[in-house]
Amino acid sequence: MKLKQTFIDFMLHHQERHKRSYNFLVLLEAIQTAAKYIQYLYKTGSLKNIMGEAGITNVQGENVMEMDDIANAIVLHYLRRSNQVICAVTEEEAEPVKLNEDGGRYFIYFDPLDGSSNIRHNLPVGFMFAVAKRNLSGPEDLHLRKGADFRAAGIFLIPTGVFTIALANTGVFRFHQDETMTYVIPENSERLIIPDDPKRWELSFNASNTKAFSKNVQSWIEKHESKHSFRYLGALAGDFHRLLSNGGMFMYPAIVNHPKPEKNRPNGKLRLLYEAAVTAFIAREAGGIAIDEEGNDILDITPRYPHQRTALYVGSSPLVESIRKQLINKG
Ligand code: AHM
Ligand code: MG
Repeated sequence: MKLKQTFIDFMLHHQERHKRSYNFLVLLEAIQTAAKYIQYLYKTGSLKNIMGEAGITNVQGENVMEMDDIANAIVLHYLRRSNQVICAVTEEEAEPVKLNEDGGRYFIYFDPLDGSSNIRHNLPVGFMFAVAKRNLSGPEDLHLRKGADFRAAGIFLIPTGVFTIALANTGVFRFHQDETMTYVIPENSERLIIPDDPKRWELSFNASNTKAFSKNVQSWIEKHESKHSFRYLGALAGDFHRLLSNGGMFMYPAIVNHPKPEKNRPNGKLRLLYEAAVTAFIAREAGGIAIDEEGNDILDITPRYPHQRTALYVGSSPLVESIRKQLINKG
């Protein structure tokens, strides 16, 4: 009988090959346990009546769904129990959460249930996270790390049961849940690289916002939209998951021309630390790239505050570079 390699087995050998401690393994074990539990609740959530609103708004003024809250509590519980995390930033808490200030070696930045508008429809959502390391050779000032300093970033697609992880300078790997809910790697599966065949590339953005984008972005869309298929799930985790397999570009540009100026979002919608930088890090390890509205590499932006927003253009390098040119030249 041929048994498939589990995620934990894969990571164990990775750590040993690189002569690294097992602390990272303990952390990832906690993260995958949380993901499985969230998935279990999500699948049967409608029967338990937990797929509606929680009746509160978060620090960003958005309605919190009950599942957002539950998923957040689950992740924080397992992170705390792991004893590996000095401090966590989660979409659902206004301030960073200190977990194991003495022994924790890692920072973790996460969105426990990305794509909240999909929850009430039982459609795919994602648990997105990034891991950075504390300063081990001197005092730690707890500053927020830029994407270029991440050690790993990953996305659990829920309830699909697929887990994608990028490891620094190592690549991107995809695991699927088997019958026992264990994440295993399919046989002969290789490091994931974004395909370079333009015929496969797809564009992904909320088209209802197009007229509110800058004129620059609108003219780029006019030039390119007929060359590619268009896909939009409404959950970055899912849209980016698809992009990794097919190539193309996901974008959430700045909203600058909204007919109701109070609805403009000059800094975009997505959060830098646990959404944009997670996709940027994974994209880099898969041969892609990610930039903001000014054409800066997302990975080079050090967050000034935990819930900082940014515009995002992520995907196949030729497409992202072509829109970068347009953004920089201002037309
Ligand atoms: P969330 O973290 O509250 O779920 O918001 C982030 C989500 C992304 O997953 C998705 O790409 C985007 O918001 C969709 O926004 P819109 O509904 O404006 O298209
Ligand atoms: Mg989100």
